[in-house]
Amino acid sequence: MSDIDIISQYRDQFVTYLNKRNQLGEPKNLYEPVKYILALGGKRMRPILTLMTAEAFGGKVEYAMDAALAVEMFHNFSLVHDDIMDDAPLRRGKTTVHEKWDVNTGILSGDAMLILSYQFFESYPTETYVELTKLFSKTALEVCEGQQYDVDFEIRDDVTVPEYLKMIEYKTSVLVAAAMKMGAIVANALQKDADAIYEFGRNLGIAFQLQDDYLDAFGDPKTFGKQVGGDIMENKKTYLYLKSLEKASKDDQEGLLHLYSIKPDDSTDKVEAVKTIFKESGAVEETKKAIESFTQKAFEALAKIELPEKSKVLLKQFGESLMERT
Ligand code: DMA
Ligand code: MG
Ligand code: MG
Ligand code: MG
Repeated sequence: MSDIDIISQYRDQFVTYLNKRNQLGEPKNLYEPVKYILALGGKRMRPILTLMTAEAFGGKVEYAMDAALAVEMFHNFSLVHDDIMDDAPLRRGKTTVHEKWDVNTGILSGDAMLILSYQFFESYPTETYVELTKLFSKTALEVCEGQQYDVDFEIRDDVTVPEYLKMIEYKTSVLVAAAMKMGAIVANALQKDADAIYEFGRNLGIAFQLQDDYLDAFGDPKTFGKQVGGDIMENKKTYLYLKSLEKASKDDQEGLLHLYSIKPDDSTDKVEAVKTIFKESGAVEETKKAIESFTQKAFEALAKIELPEKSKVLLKQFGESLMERT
């Protein structure tokens, strides 16, 4: 069986379990959006990482399922709230929750998912429960802080690269890292190994968000599932933007600052003008280099962990498949 077949088995097992557990009761307006967003799919990257990590450390996939579900539920909560914050019309190729229902429904069903995510830990023995809950709380607060940086940066024009990297580490990569550490925790891995896998996930998560930002501008609208150009419309301070300000001609730098000082909702002209500057400044190459560099850091971290060679190959393969998205 190829590595890709094995990875899709994790996904299939997870989705079967999710569908079994995704039978929520009344009130309809709270739970329909939860079922809706969970059923839309997505890559299921975070729960797969939990399951793969648990198995890599000698645990059972079935036993790790509730931890994986907690991670996926939390991720979907953060997406529903994120789409409100980012004024996003599309998610996974479908209408976002707040557009399909309304903002109140988006906030409340998101809250419900956050609470539900914690409840999945209740199936574990007390010691594991406490450890998972502590890690999750720390992660949840960091995601919240990262998301706050993200909106704060929209109206700042002096954001630095280290600030940007911290922002994406918090809003995105800590959850990827925690997803993996949770797999290690339920498999009773040694503390040092759980920390080591966290470091792999942290770097992979940073590479992943750098790529997410790249695709937001340059992804194929037919397959992207989100509105291409949304970050530019919202004046998001991405690596593409920061590197353009550093490397573009004086005229283009001024042009970019001007374009980012306005906030038209549906101006494709703005998106195209900004993308041209991103391309001509060399920022696209810089972003690709940064993605590559964090991916390599992740793989170096993985190589140092004491794990069966087969598990390392599989995790690396999965990491690579995530970075191959166009
Ligand atoms: C998302 O960053 C971060 C969280 C915590 C959901 P983003 O807005 O770039 O994500 P997306 O591109 O999926 O909307
Ligand atoms: Mg968003
Ligand atoms: Mg966002
Ligand atoms: Mg994005």
